[in-house]
Amino acid sequence: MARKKQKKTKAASKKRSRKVVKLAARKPAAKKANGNGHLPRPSSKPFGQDGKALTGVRILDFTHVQSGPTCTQLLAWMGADVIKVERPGVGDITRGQLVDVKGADSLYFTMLNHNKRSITIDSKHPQGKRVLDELIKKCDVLVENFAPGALDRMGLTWEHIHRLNPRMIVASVKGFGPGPYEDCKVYENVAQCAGGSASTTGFREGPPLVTGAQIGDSGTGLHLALGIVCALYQRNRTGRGQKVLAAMQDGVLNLCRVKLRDQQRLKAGPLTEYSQYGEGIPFGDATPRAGNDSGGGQPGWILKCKGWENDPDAYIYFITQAPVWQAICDLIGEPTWKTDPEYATPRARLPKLKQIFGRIEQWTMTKTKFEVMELCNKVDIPVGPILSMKEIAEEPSLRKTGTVVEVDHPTRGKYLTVGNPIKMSDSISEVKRSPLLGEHTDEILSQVLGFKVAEVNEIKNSGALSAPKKEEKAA
Ligand code: CAO
Repeated sequence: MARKKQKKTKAASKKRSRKVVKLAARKPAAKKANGNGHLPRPSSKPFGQDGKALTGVRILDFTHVQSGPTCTQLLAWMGADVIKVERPGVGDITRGQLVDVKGADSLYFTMLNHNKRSITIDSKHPQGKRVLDELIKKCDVLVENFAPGALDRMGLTWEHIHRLNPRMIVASVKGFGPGPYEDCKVYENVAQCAGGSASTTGFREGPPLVTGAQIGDSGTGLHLALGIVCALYQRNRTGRGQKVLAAMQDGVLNLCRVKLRDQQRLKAGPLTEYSQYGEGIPFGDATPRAGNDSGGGQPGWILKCKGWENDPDAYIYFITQAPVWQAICDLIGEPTWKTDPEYATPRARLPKLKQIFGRIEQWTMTKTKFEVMELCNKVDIPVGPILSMKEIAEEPSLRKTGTVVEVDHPTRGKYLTVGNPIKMSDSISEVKRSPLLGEHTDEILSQVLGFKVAEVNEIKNSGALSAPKKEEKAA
């Protein structure tokens, strides 16, 4: 009896697999239908004007400060509908931090929360929980960067979320991954220090340094965004959501991987491309700080340019790349260095890098950083002018590409922001102003969640969406 059943099942599965083959066989016909052989039709729209990449993806955004908001802003630029849940009356704490225009949301907030909608919900109020449960059912991804355990304390455990919506992806930024520090609260510079950036940044003779680039916060937000998009892609196959974690320490370390490379190279001897080697200073047992040395195998340094006495940014990064050594010698007026065995090879130059950069600097100091850039680029010498934020803000080419964008805001007026740095040939990526606190509460309750007017009023009257009155607060 059992064998008969087995036989039947085998036959059925054979039939099924035959069906699959049949379907696959039909594919070329479908391809033909696009009228372009085996290729999809190219877009008929101008560059970047053919729909949004993440249209149809809805994000329940529980993020605050910088790391999480960076992630959800990126997804919003790409077209996801990002619903930012904020605490009634207060909102994201950055709305009121580093305020430059009284009564308006700070640039800290506006520059990290473009293209989002804002709803205020007290997530610990029973009616607030009801609204959140409904939102969970209607969203694809929940993104949060609360302190460890805070989401669970709100009752939004993975089990609860998955019971309501098995397709939901739950994405988190935390300071540390599982381990001894997993319960710690973490800010940008903590991550820079714990991820290996600070110990390898700065000058050897000085203390560790943090960098201006927000690699802990924004860097981890970017990592999380990639994790989310990958989880969405995998969900197409499995139908299931999953947890995505980007720990700030891990994100920083990922960006510092060349320094872990050097840590291991130390076993094989001194790091010859570090200027410390040329200066005859012995290496310790950990990757040292390397000042402005280049991170790759080509020696580089920051050199003064004309006007450096008064302009703190009149400098240029100069790389003495081996293939263009001859051009460098001609440019700085040292043609004999091309053939002189003391200078002609990278190995011969290593112990003399300080002196060589000193000589190049004598030349760069006679020119502005832009003149150096022009002269060097003509002969393929890689150099980088040290651009101030003022120069970047005023650079017309960055405005043209939408990397620097002017945005209008109802309470603060016009301001500059950094637009989407990722350009795609089909996808539209526009930058819209950040939302006011709770600006879209009504629209989300009625349009996204389908609550009737009476229900909306009931929820509102419960106090779940508004700041507690002063006397309640005091009590
Ligand atoms: N309704 C009701 N309560 C809310 C709420 C809402 N809408 N939104 C937040 N809260 C509550 C949380 O539930 C939490 O309460 P409990 O502690 O009682 O559970 C409380 O607000 C504070 O949340 P928090 O601990 O996340 O915030 P914090 O200011 O104390 O800490 C930070 C901030 C960034 C250090 C912490 O969130 C953190 O470590 N996050 C992970 C790492 C990270 O992203 N760091 C980068 C920050 S950018 O530099």
